[in-house]
Amino acid sequence: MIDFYTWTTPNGRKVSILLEELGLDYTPHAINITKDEQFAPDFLKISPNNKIPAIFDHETNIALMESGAIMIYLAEKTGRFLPSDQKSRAEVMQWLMWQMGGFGPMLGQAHHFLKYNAGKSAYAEERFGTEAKRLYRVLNTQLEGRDFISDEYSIADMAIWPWASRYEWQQIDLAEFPNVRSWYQRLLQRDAVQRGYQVPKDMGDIPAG
Ligand SMILES: N[C@@H](CCC(=O)N[C@@H](CS)C(=O)NCC(=O)O)C(=O)O
Repeated sequence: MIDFYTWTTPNGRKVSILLEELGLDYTPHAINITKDEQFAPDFLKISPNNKIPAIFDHETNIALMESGAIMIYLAEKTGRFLPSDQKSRAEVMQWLMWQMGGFGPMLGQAHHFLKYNAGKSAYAEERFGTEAKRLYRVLNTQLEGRDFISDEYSIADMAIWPWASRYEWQQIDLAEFPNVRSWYQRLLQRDAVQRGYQVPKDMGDIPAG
């Protein structure tokens, strides 16, 4: 059994979607980051950087933080959603790292300045708004002629999709990125994606793209 510590955010949903896809036995624990529950001493023992998501795997006694590390761990544990041949594996890792280093952190800043603190910094709005569009252009190009980020559905898709689901917060019109929109809607049709989105609690309708 896996204890899964999470909240209703893209980084948490990356892992809940993967857990649902894998059909693993897990117990979600809501860590309400708007109430500073991420600083509770018991949570810090599992996630010393005081951020969700984190897991504790009772089968291996392994505690892990950082969504990318958790996704690789679960994919390797089950032998799924991370190809074993070197070329495909490297490609999936490349896009997972692209999400971890760019599509997540930059869009996170876009949420701060375009949605939560609009009007406070024209510079930051311009910087992160422009960067968001650039990242969507890169993703749109990668998805040209493809159903998934790499040859097959993988942890790279699951890592990127929850961030794309906040396209409205990022002031992104998916009509400008047709390959992203098709891919977004393709994943949205998956039951595991829909279930994973609603962990640790039901947040209502999922953006339709
Ligand atoms: N690089 C980390 C980022 C995790 C992260 O930023 N988590 C946010 C929610 S999406 C959080 O827990 N924030 C609470 C805080 O910063 O105190 C990962 O991918 O797991």
